[in-house]
Order: sequence, then C-alpha cells, then structure tokens
Amino acid sequence: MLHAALRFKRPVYLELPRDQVSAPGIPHYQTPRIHERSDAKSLRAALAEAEEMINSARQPVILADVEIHRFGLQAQLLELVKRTNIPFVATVLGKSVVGEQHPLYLGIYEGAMGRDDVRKYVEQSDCVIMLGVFMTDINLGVYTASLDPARSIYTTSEKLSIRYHTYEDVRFKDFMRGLLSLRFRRRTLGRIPRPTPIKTFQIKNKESPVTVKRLFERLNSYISASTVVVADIGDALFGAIDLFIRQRTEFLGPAYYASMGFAVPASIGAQMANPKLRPLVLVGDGAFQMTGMELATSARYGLNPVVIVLMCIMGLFSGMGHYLLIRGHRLAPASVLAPFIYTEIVWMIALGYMVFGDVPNHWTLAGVAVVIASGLYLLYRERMVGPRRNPVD
Ligand SMILES: Cc1ncc(C[n+]2csc(CCOP(=O)(O)OP(=O)(O)O)c2C)c(N)n1
Repeated sequence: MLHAALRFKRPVYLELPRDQVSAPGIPHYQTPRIHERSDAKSLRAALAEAEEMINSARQPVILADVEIHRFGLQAQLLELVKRTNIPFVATVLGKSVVGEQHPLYLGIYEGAMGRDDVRKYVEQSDCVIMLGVFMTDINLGVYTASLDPARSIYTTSEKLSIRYHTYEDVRFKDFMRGLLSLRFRRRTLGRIPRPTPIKTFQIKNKESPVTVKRLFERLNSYISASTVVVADIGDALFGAIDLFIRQRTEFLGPAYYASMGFAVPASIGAQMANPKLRPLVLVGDGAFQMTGMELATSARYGLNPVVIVLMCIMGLFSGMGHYLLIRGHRLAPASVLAPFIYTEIVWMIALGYMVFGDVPNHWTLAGVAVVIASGLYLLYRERMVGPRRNPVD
C-alpha cells in the first residue's frame, strides 16, 4: 500500500484488521524496489517514436495534468516548452500546473465546457502530448472532449502509449526526463489562443446587481501571488476555472472525485502546508452546509481563509428546512408526516409563482405526477402486503 502511494503519488486506504492492532510491527521495513526502473529498450523505443512524431507534427500541443504536480515535474515541463516552443494547456485537475501567465499557456482544455478557441486548437492538433493526464469525465468536460489516440502521446504513472503503440515498463518520470534529451526542432509559432488578460476591476454603476460573472471578475483582481484558491464542486469549481493563478500549484479543486465538501477543510491543509499563502475558498451553499463547521478548526489554529459562499441565503433556508424536518421526525412517525411533505408540492409551486414568477412547465408537472403516483403505489402495496410481523423490517 505504502509503496503504491509512493509509486503512483496517490492517496491509499490503509485498513488495519482489528486483530492486528497490537501485533508487533516490522521496524524500518523497506518496501521492495519493484517496478522502479524503466525497461531501457522500451524507453529508448518510446522516445524515438515520440521524437519523430513531435518533429513531424504541424501543430503539436502539450496537455498537462495533475501528475506533473504530483511528481514535481513542473521544471521539466517548462524546459520542454522553452526548448520546443510548443504551447500548452492544462486540464481542470491540473490547473495551476505552472503559473497561468506563461506566454505559451493557452488556458484550460475541458472539451465543450471550456473556451472554444482552446478546444479547437487542441482538437485540431496532429500531436497532443498528454502528460500525466487523468482521462476522467469531469476532467475532460463531462464526455465532451475529443482526443484521438491516433494523434496522441499519452503518458502517466501507469501507462505510456504513442498513437496505438503501448510501451510497457516505462516510468513517467523517466519518459519526461527522456523527452528533454531528444533533439526537437524549435518551431516558430503563429497566432495562438490566449486567456483574456486580467483587468483591474471597476465598479461602473453602484446600482448594478452582483452577478456570478462580476464576482469572478472581482476575485480575479483580488488574487495575488500569495493566494491559494480552493474551490468546491459545482459553480464554485467551474467559475474558478477562469481565475488567473499567478504561481504554480495554487489552485486546488476536487475535479477527480467531484467530492462535495472539499474546499473548507482543504483550505486548512493548504494553509498549514504553506503558511505564506492565504486561502480563497469558493464554496456552494450545499457544500458549505457539510463543512462550514470546519471553520472552527481554522480559527483554532489561527488560520485566515477568505470564504465566499455562493448563494448563502439558499443555504440558510435549506439548512433551516432540514432542521425542521429532523425536528418533525422526532415528534411524529414518518407515515404521519408523509402527507405534510406532499403539501410541499403545492407550496413550492405557489412560492415559485409569487417569488420568481415561475409557472410549472410540462416536465415539472410530469415529475409531480411521477412522485404522487409512486406514493400512491406504495400506499396500495403496503395495504396489500399487510402489517409486517417483525416491526424492525
Ligand atoms: C459527497 C458528495 N455528495 C453528493 C454529491 C453530488 N453533488 C454534486 S454537486 C451537488 C450540489 C452542490 O451544491 P452546492 O454546494 O450548493 O453548489 P452548486 O452546485 O449550487 O454551485 C451535489 C449534491 C457529490 N458530488 N459529493
């Protein structure tokens, strides 16, 4: 397990069987050095194919992801970019792999969910050099990315393939270092897509409403080289993609597991790890309800994250709603409460109309019909089955 954690630079679960808790351990146990060296011939062949493919490409592009952070290969990435003049993009998970003001940085590639100019550049490339990329749904724009293996070099801690050739036993680090030993032609670049430059935020009209767009524009001018942005899942993460990260590895987001409730606790770890950075936490009201209490830990350790809760009023109301629901279940059995819960349908439609001017469309009405029909079916079925003998069931 520990070896896997070190080898792949990923979290692992350690489960200790109860009867092993007091068993004597093995002091200074060293894991066997398995799989640590690359197969020299395989590495050489892979590098030769990579060199030929990159040199003959018309428009190569580098796609850098999280394993560049995890294996500490940022310097190698920058060196490769410098020597070859090949522009690069990052994924959401790899955001801030290097400072986002690099002149050859195009932005975040996330299929149809990202900027169109970046998408076109990457998808029209005849050689996408994918370095440490996790090909997952969220990371690649919820199934909208289109990366053709026939035009890719794909290397991670687990696998290396170039076009349709797979090279066994080549370590990610060795391949990355090997790339720097190759002879690449330095290319002259035409026009490349660039992120919109950061503007100083100006309040045009004091009366203009706060919008998500303006909030993120404002945050962009607030962020400095000593800010670490920690985003939770939802609007917080997707909005934060356009934030300009000044230094490397100063953006943290759960773009792999998409786990809600990440940002507030992660900010504690981030600031503990690097006390020079002040976390800017972006979190939705839902995720904040799960983890807002962690701010007590931040306060206890004297940390000073700036926390922005998106849609906090909704959070407050839904928190109160949940609380009242719990109170209700303490006072009466669920079967008694069920009819009252159904009245929510009427209340919500009425409130929706009065507050937002919403009239339920046919989808909403169809959904309501499904919910009511399911409830009636359950009622009918329970009556047919009769009371259960064992109430615990
Ligand atoms: C631990 C966990 N539970 C549930 C989900 C499913 N999920 C993804 S986004 C989301 C809602 C998040 O709400 P909020 O934090 O308010 O952010 P918003 O989407 O409104 O921006 C849920 C429930 C999840 N990703 N992780």
